Amino acid sequence: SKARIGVTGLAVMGRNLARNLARHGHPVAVHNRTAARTKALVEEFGDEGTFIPAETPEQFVASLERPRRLVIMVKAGAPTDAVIEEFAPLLEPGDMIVDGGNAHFADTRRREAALRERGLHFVGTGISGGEEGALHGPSIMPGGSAESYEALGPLLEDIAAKVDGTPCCVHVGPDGAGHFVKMVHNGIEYADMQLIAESYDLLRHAAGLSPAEIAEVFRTWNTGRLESYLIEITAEVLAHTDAATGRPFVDVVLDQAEQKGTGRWTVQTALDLGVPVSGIAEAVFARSVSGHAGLRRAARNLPGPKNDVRYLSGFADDVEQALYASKVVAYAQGFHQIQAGSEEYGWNIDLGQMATIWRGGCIIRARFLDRIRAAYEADPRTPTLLTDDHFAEAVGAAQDAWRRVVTTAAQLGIPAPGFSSALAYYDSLRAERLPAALTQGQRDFFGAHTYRRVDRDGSFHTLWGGDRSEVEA
Ligand code: NBP
Repeated sequence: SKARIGVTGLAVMGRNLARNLARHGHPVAVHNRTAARTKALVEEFGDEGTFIPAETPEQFVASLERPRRLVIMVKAGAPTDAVIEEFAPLLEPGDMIVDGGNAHFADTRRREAALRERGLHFVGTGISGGEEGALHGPSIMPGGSAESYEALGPLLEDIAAKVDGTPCCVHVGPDGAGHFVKMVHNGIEYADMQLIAESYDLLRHAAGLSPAEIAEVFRTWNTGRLESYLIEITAEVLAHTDAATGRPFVDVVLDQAEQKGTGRWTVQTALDLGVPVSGIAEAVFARSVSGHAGLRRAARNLPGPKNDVRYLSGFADDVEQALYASKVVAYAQGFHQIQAGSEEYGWNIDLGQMATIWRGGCIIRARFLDRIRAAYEADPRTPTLLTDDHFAEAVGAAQDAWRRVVTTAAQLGIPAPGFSSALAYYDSLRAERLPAALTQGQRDFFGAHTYRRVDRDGSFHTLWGGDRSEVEA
């Protein structure tokens, strides 16, 4: 008998995805460039379900029922193109290639168009949740044609995480939509992690709490509106003691954050789309700053404020509110970016559905996402989550504490780029007038770039070098 689906690329992600499929009763063909991985998978986990191992691409393709569903789980970039070129000539019209790697959505758009010409469906699919998610139920964000989703959707929904019985998998939209949404998901993840890191830093250095005490604070927060996977693991990490030294684990880890690039892609794409995702950008830059060891060494003795560490009563509660409000801003910005991408590329993405499929399986899974889903259900066209009734009220109520936290951070010289940029974004949106009017005046002065007026239509230019009269441009 034939396999319902096949997975090629059996490193941690592909291997666990194949096992997840097999465990759900779907006969799965497995293949890897280096055959040893295929053999190891079948030897170690062969009793979990029906695996059909293949040594060659030809065997692999021949073992799939039609239309063929072929999942690629290899290193993103050139390896993906190499694997597509290896398999596409062996496929027939109507067959589907699913790329579950972390591809850039522009690559996915290119590949989809090229394969469509050859009569094949190409389904760029975001998969989140790491190796554990791949095995036990990830959040799955498939792009590609609606037709391909009819054949793939039931299988993907079957192996996805479930929340309240709803699978964390939905057809996101055509061509690169799935990978775009996965990219923004990762960008939001960066922002969320940065805000949590700032919360820790403030509790430690403004309130003077120990890592173990801060772990307890996070555990308490995890029973409230901040309940999420990231808060939960933060408590675990903070409570951990280094076996070799007996010191808190966070004190023995080098403070230079690394990144694989999806956060950077999110910001680069946001710049192209003209969407202000300042929270995500600050998170990417914060990792970048941390990694500049030489720069930091050179600047270590720059003067700071003359304040001592002191305990501030009620400070932990203030930080909780700052974290919540800043998190709402980060998600509002991320969803704005998805909305802008959807419009730019004609994807027609249902924003509420994105919040729904992120509730389980992925790294940013959180109670909070139910609120975002509800906000888009109430008004699918809301320009920003910040104006949703629930979020407007919650952020409004948190703002005094949020401002105190940003002030405290500035006074004590503790960097809080995430908190402060989120607050600046909130205040920018609220502002009746922005100093952009002055910026326009400067641009008109030095470059005759013209400006518009508040009281009349048209473009105008002031003769700055002459009698300063105004002319219509
Ligand atoms: P890796 O990203 O480490 O890739 C290793 C796999 O790619 C191996 O199966 C390797 O085959 C294969 N491969 C390479 Br490299 N070059 C190839 C080529 N030219 N032809 C054929 N096969 C080639 O694996 P991973 O960590 O399992 O991730 C797989 C994908 O999933 C990536 O795109 C990743 O970004 C994405 N992803 C990963 C995570 C995660 O938590 N790790 C989460 C979400 C998404 P070999 O065995 O013969 O060397």
